[in-house]
Amino acid sequence: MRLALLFLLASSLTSAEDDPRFREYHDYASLTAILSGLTDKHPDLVSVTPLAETKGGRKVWAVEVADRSAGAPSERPAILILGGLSGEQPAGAEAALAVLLRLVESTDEATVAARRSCTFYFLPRVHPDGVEARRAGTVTPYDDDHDGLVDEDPPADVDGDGLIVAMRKKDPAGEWLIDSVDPRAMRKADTSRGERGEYVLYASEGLDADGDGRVAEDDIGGVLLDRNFPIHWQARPDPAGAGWSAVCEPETRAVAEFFLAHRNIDVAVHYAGTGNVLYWPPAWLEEREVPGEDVGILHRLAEEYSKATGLDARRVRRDAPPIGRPTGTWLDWAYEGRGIYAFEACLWDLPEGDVPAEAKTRAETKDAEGRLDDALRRERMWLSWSDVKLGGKGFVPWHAFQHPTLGEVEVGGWRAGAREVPPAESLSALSEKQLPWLIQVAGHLPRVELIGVESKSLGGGHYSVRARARNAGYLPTASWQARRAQEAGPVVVELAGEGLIVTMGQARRVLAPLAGGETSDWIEWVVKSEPRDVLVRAWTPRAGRAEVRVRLGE
Ligand SMILES: [Ca+2]
Ligand SMILES: [Ca+2]
Ligand SMILES: [Ca+2]
Repeated sequence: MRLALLFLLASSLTSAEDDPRFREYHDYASLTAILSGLTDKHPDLVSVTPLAETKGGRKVWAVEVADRSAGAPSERPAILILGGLSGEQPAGAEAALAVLLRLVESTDEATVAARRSCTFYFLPRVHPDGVEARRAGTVTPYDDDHDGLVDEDPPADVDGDGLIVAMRKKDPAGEWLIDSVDPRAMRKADTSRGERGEYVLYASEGLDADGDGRVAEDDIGGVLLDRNFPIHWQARPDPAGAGWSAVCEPETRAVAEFFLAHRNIDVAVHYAGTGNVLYWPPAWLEEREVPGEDVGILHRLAEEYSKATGLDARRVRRDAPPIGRPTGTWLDWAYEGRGIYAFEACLWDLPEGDVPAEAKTRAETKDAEGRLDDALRRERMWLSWSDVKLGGKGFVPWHAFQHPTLGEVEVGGWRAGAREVPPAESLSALSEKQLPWLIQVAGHLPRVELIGVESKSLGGGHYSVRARARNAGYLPTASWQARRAQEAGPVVVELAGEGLIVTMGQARRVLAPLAGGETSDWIEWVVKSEPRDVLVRAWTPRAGRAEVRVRLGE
């Protein structure tokens, strides 16, 4: 008996983690089947709509999760979860799907309550063409190198082994040297110490099909969705990928329009690629330009994320050129453009714990002057990890090849996805700690309430009614940035009733946004009416609605 109970307990504790759906990559057809199965099984909780059709003929699905028995989903505060903006890092799309499944299927009390009090929107795979082909850009013909020709020099499998990796060529003008610790790794020559490079490194195997001296510089297509949003968009950022104009792709246009159409979104999270870090905005404003109100909230949510998931959290990179600040990103569009508290969660990185101690020590070998470049240390660690976890298959050994235009080269290097696509068995662990944080965030959402609603008879068929509006949540009904971007919806308080004549003030009053926990001043009406029930209502796009019935004179 006790054994059976223990077994039952253990299986209920581990069942979600054993669920094969959390341990595999889903192609577009199986994603679509899972979403359709969810709506069949949970018709009062889940609805799925196509947002856009990609150039590859796939739909960008939008999923709404909200217990509709508790009111209209569009009239509740909302959290938006995005996945798979970049197709070559499909783990983010899997995390978004896994979080969606966990949210829908959970019987945990807090999760059930969150499904009633707020609305969750998911765009689980924004770039389905990219995820399917494991490529970053869209297929829209695009001039990556701005030379007037489109897609003219794509990467190519020049040695015919079925893989497209990298190339290196001996050349005294090159910047690269072979690492003395792991000769598969390349390191940049330190010219400040008089070192000279011995190799030119070509990031991709290819032909220089257009004879411009550069190899594989213009792949098929190449618009990066996360450089295509309509804020700080630049036509020619480096690296390329911004697109012909902002929101020129059906996917980005659909996401931008989704934001515009869903004015109840308070918080948005994108499950992105590698990094083991949560980023928060803004990238383009100095933190001192953003009042403490927003900075404090972004920091608090990020700190709670770190506690819940164990991952690091930091502000998004805002380096000066030449490294460049990312342009046209969804994160800036969401925060700066719409005033939504937005986060980018990067869920996977070099699993240093899998690297044997001896290899780790070797990877940390310093040069004669006691220095070690972190990029080189990581490259050595990745190679050891590939040896141990991928049986060495992540990296194609350098091998000599007679290149048709470059002459004698070596072909080799990382296989596509080896460092970007986590092994399927690690997917479950990446998503399991995400939902608890989202439920915690759901508890912080702004919520408009009415308090102190009362009515007095003034005699002669006249009555007074008064009420105060309150934001019962931690987040404001509009962020500082939403107010700055003129995206803050007002807090509206209204008195309504049949045959009511308001003799003092307007029936509908517009108040300024309320900070977390803030209560408005008293709002008073004087009405002429038969003695009857009247309704006091309050609403604001990002904090839901409230309604209180009061009997005139009581
Ligand atoms: Ca070109
Ligand atoms: Ca191209
Ligand atoms: Ca070329």
